[in-house]
Amino acid sequence: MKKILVTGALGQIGSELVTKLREAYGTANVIGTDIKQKEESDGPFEIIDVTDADRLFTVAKEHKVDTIMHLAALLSAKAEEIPKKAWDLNMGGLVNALEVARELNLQFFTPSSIGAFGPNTPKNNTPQDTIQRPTTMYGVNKVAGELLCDYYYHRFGVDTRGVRYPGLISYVTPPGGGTTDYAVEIYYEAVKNKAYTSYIGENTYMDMMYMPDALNAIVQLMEADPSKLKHRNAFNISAISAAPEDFAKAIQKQIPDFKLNYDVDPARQKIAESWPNSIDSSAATEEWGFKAKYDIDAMTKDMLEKIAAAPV
Ligand code: NAD
Ligand code: AKB
Repeated sequence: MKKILVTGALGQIGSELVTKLREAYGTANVIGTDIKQKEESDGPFEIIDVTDADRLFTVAKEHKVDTIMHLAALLSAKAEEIPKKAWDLNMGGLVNALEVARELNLQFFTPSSIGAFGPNTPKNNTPQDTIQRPTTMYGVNKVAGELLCDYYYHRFGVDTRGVRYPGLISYVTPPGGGTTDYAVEIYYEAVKNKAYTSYIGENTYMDMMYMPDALNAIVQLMEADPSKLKHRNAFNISAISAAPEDFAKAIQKQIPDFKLNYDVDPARQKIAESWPNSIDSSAATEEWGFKAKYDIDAMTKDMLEKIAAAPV
């Protein structure tokens, strides 16, 4: 049986990942951790600031975990506002978590992002192995993180694995300050006001994915036969390539009088334009069987139903 410690467990991904892992491996075998306190207790939880290496090591050792899933980070838009803090958290936290994995011989997962690509990366069907010269602090952190995870595998034999996530869309916990957050906000505003004003401009395509597919990918990759993994870290994975008007069209199939307006935020638009339109997930499919279930219409139907049913 696995025993897993999750950092940043109260965030958009962690809040749902912990539930999924507890269903698969048992509540007592998944230790949620975050810098802030959880409001209600539904299983083991510890406060950990991932920049505190000693605390991370002590909690991992005390709970005798065999896996770390490292999620604590600052996302792209927020990181651009406070780049030095982003460096300290995104790189400092990662190296601390990798060191704990090395010292305690743990399996290791951390997500990279489509933000690891930059303006001179091929824009369409972006290959797994390609030019990576990002122009954001978040992107710099993600590329360095991908390399660091590879390094810990090759140099120390740590079983590091990871994906490059696209923008994730979900209804349990709001996103934490990314460029793709509009693709979550649009659904809440559609249910509340039948209208949304997008800070990302028309015809700006980015990769997206519904949270259930993102969580399945983690479990599938972590359970994959290591002899089949040629890449290990930073697998491109995507489900949907969409611009704001594609979300609007999908929403209008459920809410016909939904209206989309634009009021572009230059800072986030610049980041979005530096990222790919669509990435090629074929290495993940070939090496560990990645396949997304939700397209934009199936995701939209589920998102709108879930948000409408949630207590206000
Ligand atoms: P999030 O912002 O929703 O959550 C991050 C969590 O980390 C928060 O609960 C926060 O309290 C916690 N945290 C902040 N500083 C901390 C510290 N010093 N110590 C411990 N915890 C701290 O982020 P997320 O969307 O869940 O993203 C998780 C990971 O996935 C990140 O590495 C992110 O770059 C990556 N990712 C996310 C997306 C996405 O669309 N959500 C896409 C690509 C990659
Ligand atoms: C962000 O927009 O920063 C994230 C990501 C794609 O990494 N959602």
